[in-house]
Amino acid sequence: MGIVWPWTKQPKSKIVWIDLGDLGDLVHPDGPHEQWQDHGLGLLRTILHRNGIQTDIVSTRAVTSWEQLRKQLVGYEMALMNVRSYTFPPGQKAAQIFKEVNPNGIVLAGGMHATVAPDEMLEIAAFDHVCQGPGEKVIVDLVRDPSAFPRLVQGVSAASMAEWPMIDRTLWPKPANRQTVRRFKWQWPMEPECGWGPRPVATMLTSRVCPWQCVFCNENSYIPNMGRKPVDAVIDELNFLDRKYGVGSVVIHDSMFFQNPSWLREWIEKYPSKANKVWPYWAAGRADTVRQWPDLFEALLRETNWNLISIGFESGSDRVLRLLNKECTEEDNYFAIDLVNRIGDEMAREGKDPPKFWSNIMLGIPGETPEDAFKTMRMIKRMKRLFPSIAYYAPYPGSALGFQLIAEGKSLMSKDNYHRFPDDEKVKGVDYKFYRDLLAGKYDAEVNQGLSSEEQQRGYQGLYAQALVKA
Ligand code: B12
Ligand code: SF4
Repeated sequence: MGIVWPWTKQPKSKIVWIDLGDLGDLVHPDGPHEQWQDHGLGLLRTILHRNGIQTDIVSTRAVTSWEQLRKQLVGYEMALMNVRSYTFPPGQKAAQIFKEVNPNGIVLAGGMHATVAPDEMLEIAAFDHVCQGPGEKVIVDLVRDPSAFPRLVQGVSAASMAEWPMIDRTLWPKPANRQTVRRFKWQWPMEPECGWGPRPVATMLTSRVCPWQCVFCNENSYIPNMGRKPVDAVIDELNFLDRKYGVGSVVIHDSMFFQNPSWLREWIEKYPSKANKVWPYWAAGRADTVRQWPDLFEALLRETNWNLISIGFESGSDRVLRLLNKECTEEDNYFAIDLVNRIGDEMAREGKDPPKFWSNIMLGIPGETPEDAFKTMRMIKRMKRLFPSIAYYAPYPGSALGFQLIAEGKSLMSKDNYHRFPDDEKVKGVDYKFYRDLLAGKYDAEVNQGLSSEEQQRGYQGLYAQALVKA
């Protein structure tokens, strides 16, 4: 039986924003992460609405078939979408359907894939205009008069995130049905609980770009640098959300939260005293800077309730870390691990909730040997409290290594399937069977060499293999 989504019964506007993701992600989600909302969409719709341009919202995540989406798109004159590499396949399909039902309609697409792979976007006739780069300073003029712009539009960034308006979160898509709301106790427009902290969850961005140059990511080569959101503005937004909807915990979505020590010092000074509550939060750092600024790091853990620390350790082998241009060493990684283990033990003894790692690990990196992978697994077992987030290396366009492997014809990620699942096979010549066996514990004798008996026991009952599927 077809389902009618309440917010699409009667189009209010002639412009529709198509939220992208896998079909059904908001109807019968596997887990909470695919329900997370898109800040690019939220920001740009907020800017449009503030400038008097109303838009409706539909979502590929809120339907279970393209036919359902087709019905929702009838009658619109313009469609907008934020296309990332992993949403390029649903993005192009949605654009094609939009053009089939609205032959005179116009599709404007921007986002990370438009930024790093504009040629692939321009190949799709259904995209009338493709915006490369940030959209905040161009979106209003572009929507008002697309004909004044070339097909490939150069986006314009705000100088600082201080200029971004607070996102109107009610412009995000709603949960698709009551079962999802009940199952995840989802208090929309806040985000559902994902196991990281109490609901309702506030996702926030305080910085836009990470300045490092890891070859699998190096986002500062394609995202222009911009000023960080002022500490006061972050706290004001959290307090506003708390008054309006309630906040249980916070997820700071920044690629790199632990940068810019003067901002962090101000955060330590103000967050505990000015926030309505010192909500626990998830945020990301790097092992080398933890080693560089250990006191600052410890103060953040103890005084600001940073209790889920995402660190891109990636590998436990110096050889691989150099291949990745990670600029972190095995020693840096072990320093950060031992520090968090020590602080966690102390806090547990004090009766406090000890901080945990959200530990990002890559396996299947071209050039990695079995001994490198054993060292990585050994490093993971050193962590006392962690959520392992393990993925096979993926050659995304935009990154230096991604572009290189795509050019060499070694990438298995294709335009029709930018594999987003951590356990998909992504590079030719990588022995994925070895990695599956490794995560299933078949090489534990090698991995456990030199580990204490307690460390050897960590990760049993398939924890690491499950981490690969859920990462
Ligand atoms: C938060 C985040 C997440 C969150 C939430 C995602 C979500 N729902 O938005 C989580 C943790 C779930 C996540 C997961 C993943 N992510 Co992520 N994520 C980010 C991060 C850090 C911030 C995204 C963000 O909100 N940016 C801020 C907003 C304002 O920017 P924006 O969306 O790009 O929008 C701007 C422009 O693109 C443009 N724009 C956007 N749309 C439009 C439309 C029009 C018409 C116009 C004119 C302009 C325009 O204007 C906006 C304002 O400037 C980015 C890195 C980054 N710094 O951006 C990575 C990033 C987007 N993720 C990435 C990846 C690879 C992933 C994963 C595949 C990782 C993995 N292996 O599991 C998964 C896939 C998730 C899935 N759904 O399957 C890559 C994408 C690479 C690419 N080439 O597309 C990035 C760039 C990180 C990186 N450097 O590698 N991610
Ligand atoms: S992997 Fe992490 S540290 Fe490296 S460039 Fe990307 S966000 Fe920065």
